[in-house]
Amino acid sequence: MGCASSVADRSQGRGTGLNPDNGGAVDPKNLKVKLVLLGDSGVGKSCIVLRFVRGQFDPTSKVTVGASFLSQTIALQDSTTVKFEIWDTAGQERYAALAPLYYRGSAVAVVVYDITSPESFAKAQYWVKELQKHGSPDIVMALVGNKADLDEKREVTTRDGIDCAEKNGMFFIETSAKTADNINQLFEEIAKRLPRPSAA
Ligand SMILES: Nc1nc2c(ncn2[C@@H]2O[C@H](COP(=O)(O)OP(=O)(O)OP(=O)(O)O)[C@@H](O)[C@H]2O)c(=O)[nH]1
Ligand SMILES: [Mg+2]
Repeated sequence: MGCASSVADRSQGRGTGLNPDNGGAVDPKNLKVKLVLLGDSGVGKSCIVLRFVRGQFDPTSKVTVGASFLSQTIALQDSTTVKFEIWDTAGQERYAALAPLYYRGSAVAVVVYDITSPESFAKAQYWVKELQKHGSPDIVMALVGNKADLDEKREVTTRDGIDCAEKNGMFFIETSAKTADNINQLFEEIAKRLPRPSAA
């Protein structure tokens, strides 16, 4: 599946959504970032968050209503800590109008699709365009192909995911919330890509 979109000019600077509520005095060793998950209903956004925050998988996960909030802190090798304040949005179409409330002011957007669903890949590309039009200019964006454990049912190739991500200046990874494959790596790679404020 093709993926045509241009790379927005993403200047490296203090991203909106990075340590937003401490009066602008950003502590470079203890980052706090607002992260939003976007994507079609059923792709596994809530399961990715549950796996990352609680180390669990829920095969009977219910659709999200509106949005839900969770936070998790990770430590990087250079002793920096990153606290992710995660807004897990509802993918059902009826909630689409709420999404800007969550992605505006986010430092990070994680756009998720299901590798067994070309429709969800098309929807992911819609969200990427939305973010390019209306998100922070220096937002860090990740494209995530989830349900990688269902490789026998795969309908979106890894190459398609990589191409789409490259065209849009995004980080790409395939994950499985079910097996936990690449879930921690997703958040660690995002943390490494955050614009680092220099010490005052
Ligand atoms: N096999 C497999 N199933 C998964 C995976 N992640 C999620 N699921 C299943 O996919 C279904 C939907 O997962 P959710 O996390 O609730 O989906 P969502 O993207 O949050 O959906 P909305 O809240 O409606 O936007 C559930 O039945 C999950 O158990 C995965 O990595 N592998
Ligand atoms: Mg959900």
